[in-house]
Amino acid sequence: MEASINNSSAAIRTTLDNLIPIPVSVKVGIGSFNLLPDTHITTQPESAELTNIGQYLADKLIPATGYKLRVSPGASAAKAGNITLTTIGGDPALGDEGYELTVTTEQVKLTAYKPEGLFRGIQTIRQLLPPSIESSTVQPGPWIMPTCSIKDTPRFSWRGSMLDVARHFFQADEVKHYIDLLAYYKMNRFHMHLSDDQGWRIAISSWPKLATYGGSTATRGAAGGYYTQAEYADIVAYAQSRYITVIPEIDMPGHTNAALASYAELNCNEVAPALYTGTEVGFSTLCVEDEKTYTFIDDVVREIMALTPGGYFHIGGDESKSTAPSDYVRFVELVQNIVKDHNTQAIGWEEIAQGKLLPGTIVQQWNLGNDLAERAIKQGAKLIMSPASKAYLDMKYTPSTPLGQDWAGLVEVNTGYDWEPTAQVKGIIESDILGVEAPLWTENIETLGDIEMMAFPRLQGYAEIGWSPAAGRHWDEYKVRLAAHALRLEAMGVAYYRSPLVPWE
Ligand code: TNX
Repeated sequence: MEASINNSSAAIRTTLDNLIPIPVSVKVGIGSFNLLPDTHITTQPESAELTNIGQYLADKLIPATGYKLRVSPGASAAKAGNITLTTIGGDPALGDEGYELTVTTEQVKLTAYKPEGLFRGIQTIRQLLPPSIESSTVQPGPWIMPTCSIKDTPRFSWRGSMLDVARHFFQADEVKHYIDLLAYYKMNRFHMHLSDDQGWRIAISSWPKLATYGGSTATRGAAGGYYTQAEYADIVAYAQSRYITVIPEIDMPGHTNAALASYAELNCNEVAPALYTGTEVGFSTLCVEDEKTYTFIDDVVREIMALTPGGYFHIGGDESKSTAPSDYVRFVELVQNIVKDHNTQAIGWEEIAQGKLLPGTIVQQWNLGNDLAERAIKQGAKLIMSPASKAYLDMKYTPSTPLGQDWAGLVEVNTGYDWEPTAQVKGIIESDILGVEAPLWTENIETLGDIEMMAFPRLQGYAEIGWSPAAGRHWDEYKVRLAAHALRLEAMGVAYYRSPLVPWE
């Protein structure tokens, strides 16, 4: 079995050299493992959750191999050629997401302390196979993996991306496709920007016009749309099956024209404005002195959190330029309390640090050059790092990038990779930071292809910054690994920006 596959050992080895995010520890072996038509994926101990994880791996490997690849829950791994996924004997030091992977010529064994760790480790298994494993049609193979032993745990617990489905609406299937790509790079948070001036994207039973009227528009006359509660719950479940937590955001008190247009009583003058399809920011505000506003918010938080496990609700809070500063501060305090009453942790853009933060409130840093993130830490809050000049997926790569914006600068692939989360804000230390999130605002991002072109290949960099150790991180080393991922993206059918800075294969 081994003889036929050792001849291309250089090509086999490459997959081990090109992992993204780079693992904490990799030991190279001799020879390779050959995935065969009768390989079983065994899962231990027997449980529905582990069977699902085994089936996820099988589903990823079946299209390109054409093999039947049975999942055998609870079976012993004894048979040569098998892949075993197990939490038995998993080291607690691996935490929720860590894993140990041993590939020998005989078998593949993935061990984790938690099922989530198995799921992350499966992404490493996929990347150890040839790039054509990601194809949706049968490919020639052989399906070999380099022998190795890998031990891997994430640096940060929060690694994600935000998608703005408000400026432009994206169908549930498109959103799921994006979630799959996040999972492939071991991300674990998907933040949905569900409302903005241009559209309200989730059905709220107690305020139905939010979606049916407020969701009917999008930027510059593009088609509107919204997720029914069933569709949203399905997206959440899809993410959850990939161990990704959905963070729903309802942006307020600004960025609310779609809501204000839907219900006159949310406006201080009781007059509903027209629907809005432009791209200005900062002109809208909920009526923060009116009790009705807080009933509205309570209803929205209650309905959304009934559909969202995970325990986080993002209250927005950015660019509320039409809310009086003292009103804004009071609003932020009241809304944090509403969120807390639903047993949920509030998250807000950095502007909320102007107000008093409740214990547990998380602050999302985005605009370097102010003291808001510092003020947040001084109040004991943890930060999610999304510095626009490094991590905004809607920034152009170069002046000639057709899509996106440049207000925070150009973000070529090296700029997106070459930064350190702890070095962005004065006086912060590693434990002040939960992790990293790359937002994709969609004022001029209209299709799934647009999303892919802006997210890739920068997203891999944010995934690595979030997961891998900071020590030894160098663009010159990384760009070679990134180059090798072109074949994987192509096999997946992902449109990506072929940056001239990357030595593409
Ligand atoms: C700023 S970042 C915004 C968004 C825009 C984005 C465009 C933030 C919290 N607010 O409303 O879409 O810039 O890059």
